[in-house]
Amino acid sequence: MGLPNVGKSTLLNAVLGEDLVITNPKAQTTRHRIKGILNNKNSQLVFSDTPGILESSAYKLQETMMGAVKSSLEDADLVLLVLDGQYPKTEQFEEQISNLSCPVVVVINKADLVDSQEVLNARVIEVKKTLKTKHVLVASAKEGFNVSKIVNMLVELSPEHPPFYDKDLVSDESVRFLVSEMIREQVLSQYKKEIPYSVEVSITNYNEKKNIDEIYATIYVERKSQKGIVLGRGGSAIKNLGIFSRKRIEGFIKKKVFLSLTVKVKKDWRSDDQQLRYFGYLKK
Ligand SMILES: Nc1nc2c(ncn2[C@@H]2O[C@H](COP(=O)(O)OP(=O)(O)OP(=O)(O)O)[C@@H](O)[C@H]2O)c(=O)[nH]1
Ligand SMILES: [Mg+2]
Repeated sequence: MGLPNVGKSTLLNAVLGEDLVITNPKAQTTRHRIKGILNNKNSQLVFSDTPGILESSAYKLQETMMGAVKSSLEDADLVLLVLDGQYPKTEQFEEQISNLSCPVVVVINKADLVDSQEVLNARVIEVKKTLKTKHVLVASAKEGFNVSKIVNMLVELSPEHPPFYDKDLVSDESVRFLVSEMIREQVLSQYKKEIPYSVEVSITNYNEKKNIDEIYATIYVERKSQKGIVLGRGGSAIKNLGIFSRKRIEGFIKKKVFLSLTVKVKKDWRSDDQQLRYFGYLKK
């Protein structure tokens, strides 16, 4: 867990050695609890990537995101708190962490953006003191620095238990869901202002063929004016979105992809229970 944008999803991908979950410089990239499974010879770690913690929710969607954080914490044998090494704010976690009965590992991430080793060392001492844990590591998820150290520490602190999942599984999420996320990741990268936050992606059809996967996806926006922006002049923006999304998906599933995108309006879906249920944010 951690604040938005500190690098939780990047760290999960670094740990797994593949780009399973989506990452982006914009905050509130992750919207669901997404499990990533790391299988080593003598261990299995099941990570829950979670949305960044928000202090207040302007939309019902954000309330469901905070629900995902809460349920992950309730299930956890260990909590991995990620801080941004540039501004490692701990105040709001102090009470929450003192109430946890499981071990807490703190990662001071983005170490590559902090010039001085002394500053980093001082931050480790400070975090150990304020959060009352001795398990504090400095890392860079982006550059892979100390990632294996984090894994070793987590294995060390984990309870013994038979594996929960098959040892060849990297996630329990469906490929359909992961692919819809990858399209949303490209929306985050390519559009500005409110568009990335107003978009949801749903896979309408996924046909697995021998040499190619045919994927039909619908991009939902909240208002008609946003549809025009997503399409772009003469359809140029959505054409680009299609090209980048297809490349991202092909890189993940290691297979050729045919991708067709359609844009639809679902008015104010972020505030609507029925729509949130339809998109899988609320239990049926
Ligand atoms: N320089 C640097 N950038 C990083 C590092 N880790 C993550 N980032 C960048 O920080 C941004 C946010 O990363 P995410 O992994 O999406 O952050 P998150 O905590 O999952 O964010 P939310 O899902 O929005 O809560 C991305 O642009 C990453 O490339 C790091 O160690 N060093
Ligand atoms: Mg994330």
